[in-house]
Amino acid sequence: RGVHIINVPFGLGAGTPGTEHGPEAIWRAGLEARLAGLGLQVTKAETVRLQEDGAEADRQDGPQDGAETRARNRAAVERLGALLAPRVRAAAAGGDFPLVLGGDHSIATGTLAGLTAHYPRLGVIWFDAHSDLNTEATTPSGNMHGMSLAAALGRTIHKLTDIPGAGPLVRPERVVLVGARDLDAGERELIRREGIACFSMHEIDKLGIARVMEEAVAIAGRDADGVHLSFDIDSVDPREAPGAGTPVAGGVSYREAHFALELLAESGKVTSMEMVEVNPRLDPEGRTAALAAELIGSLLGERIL
Ligand code: DIR
Ligand code: MN
Ligand code: MN
Ligand code: MN
Repeated sequence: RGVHIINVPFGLGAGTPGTEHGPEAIWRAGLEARLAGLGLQVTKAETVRLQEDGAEADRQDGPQDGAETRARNRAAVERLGALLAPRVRAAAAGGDFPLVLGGDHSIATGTLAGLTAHYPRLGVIWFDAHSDLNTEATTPSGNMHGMSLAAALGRTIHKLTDIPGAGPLVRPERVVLVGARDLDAGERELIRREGIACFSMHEIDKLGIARVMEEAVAIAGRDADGVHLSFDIDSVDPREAPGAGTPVAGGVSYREAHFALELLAESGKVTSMEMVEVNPRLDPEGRTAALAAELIGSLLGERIL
């Protein structure tokens, strides 16, 4: 079985520019050799991007767009989602493992629209310091990377099912948050109201990452036809992952991150992955991209012994 990689050099959903350089940095960190070492072939690699000038115009038009909906660069995020979803759907349908390389986390709505078209009962494990459950009404920043999971659940004005060819909305009972430590008031409220499973850093400290991942797989996999791992690199402690635009202290350690993904690999349940928010501009040494490439290796079966 091969890996189908979709590069998404897109950063207009984040407040800090730079995540558009994420995919090239992860490749440069030796991704392909790492996969080859696992006996995995990259059967296809493609890039989904907006027209250069359109993207620039959107960055400048942000405030006006935001004045209307409080979501900055909404038109660009929507266009990107519409381009990405059919590629992800085709990747899933093709039988190889879909691996999406971001880009900021706003791309997840497009990824999930494509995945739910193939797996209508998709479970989602959302590894993140944040929950990305803000709506146009609750966002403190207007940055759409903080809204993509809410969009996948249908809580925002522009939602997953507005993307052409999308499958059904993601169901809150099959969503699991792991690593959260910076939630906004509206996000906490949505988590409570919808009963979304949240293993924050508190639960990870208390239960240990092994038990958390066991429960996460059980919840995301309940009645599911596929399980997607959406991995925001800011879930990892900023000491290990300095190249993230919204770093939050007190994240999962280097080993906890690897161990979590090794356990997911052992479970055999994960059917797709995206790696997002790697910002090479904030990390000239490339440590964050190197970690991202390593973690992808762990999820795809790399073992110590
Ligand atoms: C914050 C930050 N909750 C917001 N979100 C981030 O702007 O909505 N998500 N950074 O990854
Ligand atoms: Mn995120
Ligand atoms: Mn985050
Ligand atoms: Mn915050």
